[in-house]
Amino acid sequence: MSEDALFPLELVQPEAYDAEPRLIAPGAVHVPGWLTSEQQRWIVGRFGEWTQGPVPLRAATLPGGRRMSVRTVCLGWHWQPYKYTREATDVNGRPVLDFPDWMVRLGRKAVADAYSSVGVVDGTLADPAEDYTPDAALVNFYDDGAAMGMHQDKDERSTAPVVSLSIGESCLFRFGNTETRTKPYTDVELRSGDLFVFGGPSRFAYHGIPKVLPGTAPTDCGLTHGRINITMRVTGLS
Ligand code: MD3
Ligand code: FE
Repeated sequence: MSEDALFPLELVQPEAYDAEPRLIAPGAVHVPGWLTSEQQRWIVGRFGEWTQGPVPLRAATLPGGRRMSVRTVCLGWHWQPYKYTREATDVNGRPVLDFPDWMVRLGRKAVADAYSSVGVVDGTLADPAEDYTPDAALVNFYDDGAAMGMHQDKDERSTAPVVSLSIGESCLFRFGNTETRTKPYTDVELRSGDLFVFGGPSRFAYHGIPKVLPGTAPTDCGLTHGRINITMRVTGLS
């Protein structure tokens, strides 16, 4: 047998096996490889700027006193358990960074691309004629051992979709149901460059990140270790 008959193709291009946009649940669309590596590197550059302040990357403290293992910097509105504020009153009292216009445009393209890719046409936006206009982003950084427990995102006063972008190491994403934080789940591996949009009936589903897969960051994504996740939201606040 020639040696190349044994060549492990899946190690060269694993995404080729699962590269199609996929409806995971009603309103929940996974678009693998949506960001180019150049876009990923550019966003990693912006992340470096956001973490310079005025509010540093911080692990939020939950009401019981436990600290999250994920560290977050926010844009537009500062999130703290469990509310949005304009100043980081749980960190250093400083004002949150502006929500950038480029991210509004990216969010609109994300929702349009995700829903058109799987033929979703229903009312996942409050008013489909109205543009998606996110006004807050939580930018999460996962380093070694960081994880996020099953939770719902319900501090927003809007039912508009959440847009999620992943850069860096792959992770296991657990998408649950709206009723309980337990089964049934759908587990999905999220990789660098992936887009996920959660709207309609999926908007208030429980979800979490059981683990990040160390050493899986692509060499060209701009991060050598760890994982960045950006979630854009419409707060419904003013
Ligand atoms: C489904 N972040 O910031 S992104 C979060 O990878 C959060 O950092 C995870 O959960 C992360 O709140 C998961 C996927 C995600 C984000 C928000 C959602 C899924 C969602 C809101 C509603 C439903
Ligand atoms: Fe969440």
